Amino acid sequence: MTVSEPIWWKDGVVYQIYPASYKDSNNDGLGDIPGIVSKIDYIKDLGVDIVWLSPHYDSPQHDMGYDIRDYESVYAPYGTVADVETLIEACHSRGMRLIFDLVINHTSDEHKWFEESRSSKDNPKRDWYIWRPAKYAADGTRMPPNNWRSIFSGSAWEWDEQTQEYYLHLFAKQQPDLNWENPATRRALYDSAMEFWLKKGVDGFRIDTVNMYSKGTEYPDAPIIDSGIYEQPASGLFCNGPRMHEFLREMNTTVLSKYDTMTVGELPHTPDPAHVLRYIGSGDKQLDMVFQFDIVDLGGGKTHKYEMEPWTLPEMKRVVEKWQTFIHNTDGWTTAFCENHDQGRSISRFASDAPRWRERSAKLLAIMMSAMTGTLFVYQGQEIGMINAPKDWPIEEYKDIESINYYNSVAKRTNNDSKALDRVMKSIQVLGRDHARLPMQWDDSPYAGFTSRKEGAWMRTHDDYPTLNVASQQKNPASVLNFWKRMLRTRKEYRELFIHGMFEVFDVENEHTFVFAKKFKGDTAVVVLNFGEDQREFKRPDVGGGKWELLVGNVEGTDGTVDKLEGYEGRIYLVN
Ligand code: TEU
Repeated sequence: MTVSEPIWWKDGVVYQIYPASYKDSNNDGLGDIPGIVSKIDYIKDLGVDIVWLSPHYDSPQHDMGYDIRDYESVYAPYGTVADVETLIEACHSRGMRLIFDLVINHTSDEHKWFEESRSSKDNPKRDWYIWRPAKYAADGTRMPPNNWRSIFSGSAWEWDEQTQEYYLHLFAKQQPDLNWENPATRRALYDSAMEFWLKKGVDGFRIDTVNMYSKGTEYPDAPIIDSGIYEQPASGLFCNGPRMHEFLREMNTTVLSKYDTMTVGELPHTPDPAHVLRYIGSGDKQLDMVFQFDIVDLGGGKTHKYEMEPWTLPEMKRVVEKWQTFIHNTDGWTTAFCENHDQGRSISRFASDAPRWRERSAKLLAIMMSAMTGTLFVYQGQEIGMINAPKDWPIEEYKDIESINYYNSVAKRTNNDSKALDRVMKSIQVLGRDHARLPMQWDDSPYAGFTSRKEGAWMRTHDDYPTLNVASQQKNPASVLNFWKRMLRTRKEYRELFIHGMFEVFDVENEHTFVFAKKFKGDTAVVVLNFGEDQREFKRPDVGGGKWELLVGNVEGTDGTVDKLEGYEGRIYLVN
């Protein structure tokens, strides 16, 4: 029984690195490229095949490098183009690949293209961005062209005094949206953002907000779902516009088809599997795979992410099932992830970060993720079970534009109402993007061995680093780190079942245990997970076959014969 030859981007494990927070080599408090190079053997040893580097480009850093000033140079505190070439070589010489973040929905407002565009209405690059005249209310008040809300709060339009028009920014006002309708803009992006690095040997891209390039040309108002405020969420109007698929086909024909690359596109606000399949079918080449966000959106609010709502285990099972099975009997491919740089840590969100449970929880989630079909993505620090920042950290410790802007907008809207602000703070403590951006915890020396700068890192180091760090886990055979390594080996050893198998969930409405099977031809594995502190029985599903053999578990000394799970216990059985 074999799956056709492994394809590197399907069978490979991807490890995401956030350069600001991985390793500081020159003691300025910020991570950098040489710091990553110094940890390359650690990464290889983990069982990683592909490294995904979050933006390393020159940037004024209003959104941690997702606001790019120059695609062809490196943010100076991170290093130089030569340092990045060294990183490419360090990965390649160890048999690993390296992919970059491709951020081409918008640039920084300091990009020279935008500086030209905003200089006058008749500048040849005026049309490279999205400019519109003001609207005027009956009383003469100047209004933006429509009511769209920026993903980072406030209007998605910014008034430009000099040329007396608004420009569109779906994210921060320092991130103007590019006009993809203009072929010259697209060509410039292909050359500057893509080919420049592909020629240097980079192996592909994680493509930021890949479904927002085509927004139509009408810009209608969004329906009102958040009453009492003018700006409204508008993702239904700016995602998956009419020319999206055409643009991605063009990107493939013009650029990607010349190289052996992988692409993984960020596909928010696209709930329909049939629609997602249009992006990833192998016949109509657009993207190799996408991130669909249902799993990490669990708990986010309807009017705004930071208006947190409770979620249930059956909901989680349904979204996992949906995105595990939507490729069955198609030629599409999927991804498996539960963390990235935009999310709270998975242990704190989906299991328990209480001292008694955090290690068990980390291993439970490692079991769940390693058994999933698709390309597996692990985010830095997930492999040692890093958790959210402590709850007593005040808002001043948080740095992210998304959290800060929303907190400030609620403060303004409610005149500093303490109840409203408490509610936002509680959401940020769980869902805030900063949790994933805390410095990597290497050892128990000051600032977790991330930096030797006297004043510490750019962002506060987690209070728990003296006990939760790489060095101590390397020494301990029972650590989360060694467990992850083992799980990644197991995933590869049984690649047909885990990477390529068919997923089937059982007992969906059970609120405590998550039981699913993976099947490939005649082989079956069953995964049983307890998502609570209390001991729970589970029912062995009828998957055919007779003998259940415990392959792996996160509670030492269990032989798997008793159908009861301890708190946060997880097991995988092979059924023959
Ligand atoms: O995120 C795109 C995106 O859709 C965000 O709304 C994401 O869902 C949000 O951060 C979750 O809270 C990408 C990057 O991953 C993010 O870091 C950038 O800030 C953003 O694009 C703008 O480039």
